[in-house]
Amino acid sequence: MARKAMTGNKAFAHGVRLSRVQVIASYPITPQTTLVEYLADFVNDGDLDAEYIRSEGEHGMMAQAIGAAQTGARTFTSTCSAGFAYGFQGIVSVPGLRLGNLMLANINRPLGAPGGLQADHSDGLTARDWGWVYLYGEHHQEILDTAIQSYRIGEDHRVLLPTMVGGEGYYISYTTDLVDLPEQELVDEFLPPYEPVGVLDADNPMSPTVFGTPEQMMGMKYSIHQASLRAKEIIKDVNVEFGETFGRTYGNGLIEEYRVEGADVVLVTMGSFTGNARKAVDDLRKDGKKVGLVKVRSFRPFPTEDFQRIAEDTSAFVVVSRHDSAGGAGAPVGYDVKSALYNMDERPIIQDVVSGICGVEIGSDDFAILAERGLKAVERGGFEEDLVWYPNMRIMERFEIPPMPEEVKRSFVYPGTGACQGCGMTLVWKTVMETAGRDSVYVSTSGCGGWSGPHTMCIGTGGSGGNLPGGAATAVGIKRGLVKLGKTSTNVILGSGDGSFGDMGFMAASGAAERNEDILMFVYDNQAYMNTGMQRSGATPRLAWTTTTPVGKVVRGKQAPTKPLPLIMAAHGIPYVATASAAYIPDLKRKIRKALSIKGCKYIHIYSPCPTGHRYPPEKAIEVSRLAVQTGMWPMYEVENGAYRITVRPKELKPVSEYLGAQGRFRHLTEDDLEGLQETTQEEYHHLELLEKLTKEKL
Ligand SMILES: Cc1ncc(C[n+]2csc(CCOP(=O)(O)OP(=O)(O)O)c2C)c(N)n1
Ligand code: SF4
Repeated sequence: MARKAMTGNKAFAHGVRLSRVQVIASYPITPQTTLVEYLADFVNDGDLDAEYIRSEGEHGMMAQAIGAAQTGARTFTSTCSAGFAYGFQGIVSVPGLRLGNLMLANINRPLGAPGGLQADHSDGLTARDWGWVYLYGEHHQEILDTAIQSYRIGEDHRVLLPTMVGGEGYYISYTTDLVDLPEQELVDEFLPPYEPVGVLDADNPMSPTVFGTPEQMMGMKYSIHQASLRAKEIIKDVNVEFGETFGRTYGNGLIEEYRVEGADVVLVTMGSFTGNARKAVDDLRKDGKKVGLVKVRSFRPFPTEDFQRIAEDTSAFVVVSRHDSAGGAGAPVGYDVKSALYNMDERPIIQDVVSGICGVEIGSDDFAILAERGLKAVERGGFEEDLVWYPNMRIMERFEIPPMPEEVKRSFVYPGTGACQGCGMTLVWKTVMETAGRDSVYVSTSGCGGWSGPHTMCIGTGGSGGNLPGGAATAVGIKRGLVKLGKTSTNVILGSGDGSFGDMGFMAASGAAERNEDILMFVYDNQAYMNTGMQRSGATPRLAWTTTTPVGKVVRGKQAPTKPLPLIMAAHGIPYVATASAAYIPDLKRKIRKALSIKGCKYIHIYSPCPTGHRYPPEKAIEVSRLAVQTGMWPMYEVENGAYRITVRPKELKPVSEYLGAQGRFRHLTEDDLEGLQETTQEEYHHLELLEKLTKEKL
């Protein structure tokens, strides 16, 4: 057994590798992303023999995971927050399909607005009621061990329910701790290959169904409920067996009790802040205060009987939830504790506490305060309030927006952005805003443009943060609303990254194009998911290094070709499509003006240098972008009413090696690779020239 220092996400990835997962469906979202990046490294280095699906979004990712699991392959997927919500249609279906060979890592992060990136249980708890076995890890070692245990639990034929393992963002995902890596042989002994039941197999055909008569469906629901209850014993057994094999257990598998004996007040926690609560208990015990702790490890199934047992000898529970239930009578973990105890003849007093949400730090001193309050309540015979927020909160509401000062109105686009040095995205956005002017509403999607784009660079024009897949749909809604209110001249402009527009947002974009909605859509194409740390997108060029297409010992860089977004948009027959580049600003301005003069759906696809992701110094950004055009790797053209026209025509195309050689992401290319890329570039350029010739008469 090797002991190594690693982040929580790496520990999780090792757990997945050691479980010999056979199919991985992945999509980036912070703070989950590095987990699937580590897995991409394992696969491309040949350390894990798995099919790795680089999905187009979490909706597809969940469907891919379901499909894979239905074949009987051990399957892994992971996400959090908005990704969890986007995959929800699949998430709620997995338990009903009884796919115990599917595990989902939920690297918890706030869901919805107001959002955030740090720890919060609001995402996973939305899937509380569907039949997932939902286990929470407190620290790195527990995360790794629980990943391995989860397949043993889910694949047990008495359970056959998917497992979700919660490991909090930042506190676990990104911090580093010492972790014991179990030997593969021991894991193989502990976790034998899955023996599937009812799989998709052409030799033995069957059709899994989720539809039937109401009675059949209610019956299926009842089976899920019973299987979930049965899982309690299996979780406990697996915990014991794990201890026998690896020398570590986690309480009784469902909960971990800490100094509960003789305690008047018991704190109840779930997740990473348990360590702080444990310290608070130690500190208070030193002062002779009778305080204990229960860590909920299995949120579903809920350890009802354990709470009833502990309640026999306890005067008060203080239950801390890392999620709230707006307008409810309590908070999510407290609801279950209270339900578990309600029918007891005598039960302890209980306080629900909402704390640590949106990543707010809650330390051992805070837990000590909460426990002391519990002790006082025991003396008094009750809590003053059933539900409290801790720490005390200020109401943050402001419904009157003050008028904008004149001098601010004048400075329409101002200097400075939160983006990296040399970022093409900011240049593109500034050019669009300055050209389109004030009578415009701008929509951006999550990504570098969403975080450091229009709303950080301009004041005095409308704006709307679209979600990642819904950018085009948001723009359409705004346009229709404005039209209905008589504001027909206002431009509605969507600016999106290549990933959000071209992958998960493409359905909405294609819908807008098909209906010829009167909006301008542009993509600043930095050729990857840059904001989440350089993962491949559909637009990433073939063979490029990214963090999910690493250059490994076995597979080197992205294997699929670039998705030709401008050509696909042109195929919709919309009135105007163009390509442009951040290195050719006058040309870009002309194309924006032209697009805005046309009624209907317009699309501009703009090359956007990203020194951080493409790996070159910021001062080279424009030079490299020009090389993209001069080598033919970024042809500049427009398509007006079906007619193609090359708008920047280099006298002679330079060799592609000049462009590729300037970037670290292509450093690994061999002579053969370069030759291949040279050939496809020439072919594609020639194809474009042919299109130009063929469609000339349409002009
Ligand atoms: C449904 C959903 N899944 C995942 C994410 C995480 N996410 C935020 S930004 C981003 C990258 C977007 O890439 P792109 O559109 O190419 O813009 P860039 O970051 O390159 O500017 C991702 C995957 C999200 N916000 N929502
Ligand atoms: S990662 Fe790239 S696209 Fe994002 S802000 Fe930095 S330079 Fe711009």
